[in-house]
Amino acid sequence: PAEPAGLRRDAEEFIRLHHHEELPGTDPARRIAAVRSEIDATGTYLHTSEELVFGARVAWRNSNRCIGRLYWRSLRVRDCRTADDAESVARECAVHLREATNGGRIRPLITVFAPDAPGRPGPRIWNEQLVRYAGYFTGDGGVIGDPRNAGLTALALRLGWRGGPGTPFDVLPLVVQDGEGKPRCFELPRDAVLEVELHHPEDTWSTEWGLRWHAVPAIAGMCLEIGGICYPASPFNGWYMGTEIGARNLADTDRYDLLPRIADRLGYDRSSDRSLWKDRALVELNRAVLHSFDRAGVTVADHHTESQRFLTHLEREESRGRVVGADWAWIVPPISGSATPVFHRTYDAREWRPAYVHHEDARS
Ligand code: HEM
Ligand code: NRG
Repeated sequence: PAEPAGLRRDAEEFIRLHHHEELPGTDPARRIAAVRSEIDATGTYLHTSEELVFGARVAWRNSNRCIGRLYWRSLRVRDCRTADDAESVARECAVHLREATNGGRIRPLITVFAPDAPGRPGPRIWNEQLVRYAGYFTGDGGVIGDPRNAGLTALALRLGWRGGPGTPFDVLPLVVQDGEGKPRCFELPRDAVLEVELHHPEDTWSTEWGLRWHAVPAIAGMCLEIGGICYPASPFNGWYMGTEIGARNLADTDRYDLLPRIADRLGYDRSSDRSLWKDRALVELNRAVLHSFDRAGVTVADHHTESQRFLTHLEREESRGRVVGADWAWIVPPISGSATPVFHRTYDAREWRPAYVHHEDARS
């Protein structure tokens, strides 16, 4: 947490913002004085539920890398600030996933666990997301599963996880650390994790290869920072944009690296980059992702629609007199960038608080 002087300043700035946007015409002075004396007495202060909800929503609004911000006001907030032990955190993460998944009609949701306090760090979730696939080192330098999670997989095994069946899509346990202790593993209940089997609309390769992906992207490895207070465990989710899966997770050479396999199967000429075999394979893989989520009744955005929505968001925010910060390199989709309207302009890169921030990585 911030030093008392910094904390007082950040807290006051946040209280002013909250009053300005949610309680216009009211005087923040009284709340600011109360927060000040609480900080002087305890070294920290407690957000009201209204402040917590507002802070979590505005932190989303301030996420410069996120194209999905049009619906920032609809974020639902689960207040689990009294949960600070690893078991409760793991249990509530499963509840989060069930409520967020909502049978496929995915709802943007955040669960907020105990904050860092002086001499008493809050709990932390070591997984980058609540649902991640294991990556097992094979010994010959290869990996079965998702190479991105190979480090966490090895850590979980060291902590006593017995490992999954060894498929490319084994769901990892949660690795949760209380304030004090060393991290522990908790298997997610099967019914908390919805997955979508991938089927191409016209072809059978993705079915034959058993491709699948999880329905909900729930980032667990970022800290929610509101008014100088850090909530180190505050998993949040929206829904997927198809390209995240079809143009990155399953396609990147350091992830599942499926493009060469798809190209060979479809008879594309891999002897020259100029046959555009990678581009053609990317399109077919992304068609399979969108088709499969639609067929399974699971919310997913396509990059054209989500780009359009983002421009609506910019317009709407600007008409309210607010600056929208954005990071072009993250906003523009990883395929067909120039075919989306977000490509053809520049953005203000300034950063604002409240915010979701990456932890300095404590992974061993
Ligand atoms: C990043 C889409 C909801 C916060 C992103 C990215 C996409 C995206 C495509 C870039 C990811 C990447 O390239 O790896 C969406 C969509 C949503 C949604 C379609 C549907 C509602 C949310 C919600 C929050 C959020 C609910 C927080 C409450 C963020 C943050 C990042 C991000 C903090 C940056 C992550 C990082 O630095 O690794 N989002 N998002 N998003 N989004 Fe969203
Ligand atoms: N690219 C990552 C997920 C990052 C966040 N994306 C979202 N967030 N859609 C992946 O797993 O592919 N969200 O909160 O909806």
